[in-house]
Amino acid sequence: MKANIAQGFWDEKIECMDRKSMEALQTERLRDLVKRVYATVPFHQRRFAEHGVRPEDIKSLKDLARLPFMTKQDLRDTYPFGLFSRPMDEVVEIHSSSGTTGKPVVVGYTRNDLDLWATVMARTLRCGGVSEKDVVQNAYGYGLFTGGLGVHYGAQKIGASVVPISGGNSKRQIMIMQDFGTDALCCTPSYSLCLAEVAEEMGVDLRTMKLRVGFFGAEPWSESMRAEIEKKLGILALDIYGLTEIIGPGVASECPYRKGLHINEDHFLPEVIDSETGQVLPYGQEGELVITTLTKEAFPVIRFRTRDITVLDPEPCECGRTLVRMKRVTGRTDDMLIIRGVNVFPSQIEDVLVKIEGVAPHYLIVVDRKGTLDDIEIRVEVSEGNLADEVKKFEELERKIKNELESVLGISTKIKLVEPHAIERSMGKAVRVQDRRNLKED
Ligand code: DLL
Repeated sequence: MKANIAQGFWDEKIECMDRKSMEALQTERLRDLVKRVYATVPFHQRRFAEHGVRPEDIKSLKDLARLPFMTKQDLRDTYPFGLFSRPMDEVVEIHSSSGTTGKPVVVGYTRNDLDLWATVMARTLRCGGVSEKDVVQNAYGYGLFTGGLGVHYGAQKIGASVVPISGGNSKRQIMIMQDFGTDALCCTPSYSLCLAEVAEEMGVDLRTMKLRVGFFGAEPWSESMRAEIEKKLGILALDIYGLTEIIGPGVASECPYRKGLHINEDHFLPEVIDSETGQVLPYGQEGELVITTLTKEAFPVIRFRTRDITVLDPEPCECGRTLVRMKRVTGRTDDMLIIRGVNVFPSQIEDVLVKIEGVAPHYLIVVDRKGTLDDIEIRVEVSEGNLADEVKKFEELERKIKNELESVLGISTKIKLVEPHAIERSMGKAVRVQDRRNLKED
């Protein structure tokens, strides 16, 4: 960690509000929300009726559990604008997330929604000490993806100087970082490592630059990957979380204490459920995160199932924030690989790999089915300085990776070491898994 990041709040009153006042605020907003969506969206009228619940039945936060869940499928079924709660003449921006199959998810924002987005992103960036004096290099993709514009609005709200460079063109990113004196970098964690690699090739030492903080999210990453990023870039690396269906980035973010992500729960009401039974779980238990947007106008959602796995913690943080915290997302209920009956999260594999000397944090997990047996091959790049010609050394390295993975995952894997840069780099979310088994449709 380079600098001592100044503590700061964007909305201190809200971010440090006592639980009772927060719950009162949430209750009031929830009651208003159910009335609004019931009055304007036929989908919700139908769903409420199917579940035998009326807007006036929702009196307290406990009543939330009476409402039906929403899933990505509901969004696809109502493609493109079927869940919009405001007429199109009030919708000033539309985003969409690409689906791997079927229709994409489409979301809309009114002017107030954009202002809300800017506010929650200002809170996010302020969590890492960003002020109007800073240059924010925004290497999240601009366009239909919410990363680019979300960060952009937040940085501008703070009054920082935002550089809307978007993803890609890595050499130019490094040059700009140097010449503009970038203070904060925003991109996916995997792209930050790609930038570190390019800087190294250019003979540039990122650690000597002004850069002091990074806001990384949009894909799962591990503690060890954080250590790697902090070492290579010489910065404080913070985790930021969000999803298109809720607003984009801005749902939750870490402060420098890094003991969980503070959820902006005055706008995004979180629950954790057992993904099998749908039962709400108490604080402290791991399950699927479900979110209700309390204040969004154009595209409100009720009890949206994120498929992301986390744990909620209501204890106040050392930073002074009282907003409920979520543990970093380590996987999704639907990206979990089941290999020969064993649950495997790509993040577990990453965790093992980044700790091993001699390999770079670039890998691809290829899952296939030979006959009836699942086969998992992990392609890992050897690190640049490790181009020894001794076959024996590589065999040893392969064996080491295999053994360590086996002890963590409980299954045996095939390891294939590949040359530096052999694994395709991504400017956005890294593609870590190739599942060739065709076990599921998205
Ligand atoms: O990825 C929004 C975003 C942009 C978040 C920039 C943070 C920074 P989607 O493309 O809709 O939206 O993807 C959302 O990505 O359900 C998680 O599975 C995953 N995800 C997002 N942030 C994190 C994170 C954006 N910090 C999906 N850690 C979510 C782990 C994350 N997974």
